[in-house]
Amino acid sequence: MSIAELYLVKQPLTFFGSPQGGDARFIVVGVPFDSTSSYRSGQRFAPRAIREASLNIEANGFSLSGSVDNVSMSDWGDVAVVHGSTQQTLDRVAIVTHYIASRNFIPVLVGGEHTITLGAVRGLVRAGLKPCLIVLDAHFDLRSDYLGVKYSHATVMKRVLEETQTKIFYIGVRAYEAEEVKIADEVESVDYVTSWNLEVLGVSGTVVKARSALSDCENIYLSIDMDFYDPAFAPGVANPEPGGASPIKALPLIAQLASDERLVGIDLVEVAPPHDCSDITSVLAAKTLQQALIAAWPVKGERRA
Ligand SMILES: [Mn+2]
Repeated sequence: MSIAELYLVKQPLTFFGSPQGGDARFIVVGVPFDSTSSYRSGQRFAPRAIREASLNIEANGFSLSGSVDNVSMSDWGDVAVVHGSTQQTLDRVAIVTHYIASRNFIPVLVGGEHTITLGAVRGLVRAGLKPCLIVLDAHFDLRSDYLGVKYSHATVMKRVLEETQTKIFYIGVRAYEAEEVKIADEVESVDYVTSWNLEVLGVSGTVVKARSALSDCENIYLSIDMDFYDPAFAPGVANPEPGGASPIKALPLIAQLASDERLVGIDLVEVAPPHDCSDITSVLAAKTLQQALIAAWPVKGERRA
């Protein structure tokens, strides 16, 4: 047994009814961590809620040809997070992500809070990959520190930039602290389409802009913060911010981004089921993952080693 397997806890339900363990193109794991949450916590309950929602939406739809039933996917359970210890949790996420990526599978992490992306990026880099990030989020998460904490949901992308000097392309950002937009505007490797510009550019214009900004990237990692959506559609998030995207626009956008053959990982974060209404955020999260996975499968040819 590998160390990674020691950090995985099988769950009674699986995402989209996929096998509980085993080889597959996509390996889905939950990361039920919410210790740095500063407003509406409860993201630790999201993997379970999204698994349940994923089992109760249709496998087929008119938006994309293909069924999630045909996607090669396995649910390895949840990372055994250490509540209260961001560092130990990030270490475990990195070990699990590295294990998945080094076996040439694509990790799909379901948070949990956004901080987990740092662990995923560390794991991918350890596996020899060079992921540039596409981040769908209302926020930049580029603060130097937040409430005296260096590693948190509000600083995660700053830490990613410091550790990897990678490129980050944001879509849907609409609220910021002054120091964050300074970085976003002045650092060459960071670019963004605001939620207002997404309305102007449309889905295809935004995808063109993202592809162009990341044209020289070897690998792409797609990070979806559910607060990217408007709170009208996704009220059950930790930090809701009005003025976001609708599913009718966001789902095809996410599908197009996920169809990039350079894709090496996905995460979906920040659902907070205790603050949800009628499970609509968990259902939308399940639909979002479903569309991303269908679009990314089958990818042209095999993933590059
Ligand atoms: Mn956010």
